[in-house]
Amino acid sequence: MTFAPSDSRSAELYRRAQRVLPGGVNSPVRAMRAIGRDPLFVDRGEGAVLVDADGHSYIDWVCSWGPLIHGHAHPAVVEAVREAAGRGTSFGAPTAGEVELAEEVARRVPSVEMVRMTSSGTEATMSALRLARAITGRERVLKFAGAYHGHVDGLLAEAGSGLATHGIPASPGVPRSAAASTTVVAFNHGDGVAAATEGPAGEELAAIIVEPIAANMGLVRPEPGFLELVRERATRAGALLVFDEVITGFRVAPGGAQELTGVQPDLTVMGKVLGGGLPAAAFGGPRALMERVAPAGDVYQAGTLSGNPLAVAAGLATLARLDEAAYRRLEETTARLAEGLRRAAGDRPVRLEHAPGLLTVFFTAERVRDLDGARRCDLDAYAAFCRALLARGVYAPPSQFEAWFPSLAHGPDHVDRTVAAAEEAFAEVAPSGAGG
Ligand code: KE4
Repeated sequence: MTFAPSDSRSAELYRRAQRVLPGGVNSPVRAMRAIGRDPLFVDRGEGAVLVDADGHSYIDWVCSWGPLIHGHAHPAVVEAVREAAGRGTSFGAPTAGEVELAEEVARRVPSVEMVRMTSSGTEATMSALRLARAITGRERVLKFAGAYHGHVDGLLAEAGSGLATHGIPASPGVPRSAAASTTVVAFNHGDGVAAATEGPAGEELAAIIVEPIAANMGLVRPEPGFLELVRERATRAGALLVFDEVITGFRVAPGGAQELTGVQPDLTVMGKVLGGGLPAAAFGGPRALMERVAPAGDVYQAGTLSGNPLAVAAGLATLARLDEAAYRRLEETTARLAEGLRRAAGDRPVRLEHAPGLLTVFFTAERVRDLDGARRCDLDAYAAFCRALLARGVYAPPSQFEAWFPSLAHGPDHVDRTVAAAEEAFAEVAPSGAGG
């Protein structure tokens, strides 16, 4: 492991943290193990910039893994949270803000008439699948290899061998029965979807859950017709189609990927941007489906802090500033960054993928269309590239299988400085013409 100087504040905090937090962190990816170094401990964020515990500044392309579409500590978001906190941090009773946020979501997301809020994306996907099982009376769920929907037991399942296989536990502690009720299919492989949804297999299916633009194996867009095929097969099988838009929601377009692609799911899971950096997520859909959720219906779902007033205030302040001009600017920033990084990579085996507000630098010469393709990337080269960027004040996601999250706080100067750092980092990692 490459360590920060042992007398650094980050190193000292990491030593203490490892005694009281598993791996020294509260979520694995933060530990930076995938890029072979110890984590940075953060002191504060300012717009597009992160400042670590030792006062070093970085242009931040992680932005808390997506929630901070306006960057760190946006004054309007901070003020909204401050004002809400002054009136009380939680009531365990309904508030006007929750109604306003639900109305705003219904206004934006084409397929959503009603939502239920939760405190995390994991809770939201877990609850959406419980609802799908209740509505269909079935148990099996189909997910795609490389998609991440939170650490729900049944969704921590990975593919066995074969085309469309019953999942096996992706983690110790996941019951084999939970994983076995999950079918895992390769993303962008229509034949696998067909095999898993035809005849008796399809009759078992409660839901197909998909990241409509995948961003947990790096950014992998659906190939033309793929989402339409998934939609058609779910309908034909009598299963609900669940779009996990925790990342894409309110980011790739005002109404998320379902607006961008024109494919409408039965249920939608949202998070990240929805809470503007505070813990908030939700699942939603047509009233006819959502009114099965307790207490309107019989499908139990609950949460002490669901619809928390501070998270709702942050979410409302965040969405209020996401107008058409904002989305155009986010798309322009992302495209400019992608073009600059592509230029910096030169003839090296590197592929750039991007969508509005999302980007990935794949260390491979081939186009990545599924998890196997992502796994064929040169993970060591990506790790070295990330370390070299950090040394130059640029904080890229510390995993080849994560996306970069440009924000509205990133301007041309941030992009230009990142591209300049990338030119040096590419040269350090793989001198041009290294081929391979
Ligand atoms: P949370 O439970 O972490 O709020 O959301 C789970 C989740 C659900 N669906 C999608 C598409 C997601 O990307 C996530 C969580 N995203 C990861 C980063 N890819 C969060 C970072 C982390 O785990 O620390």
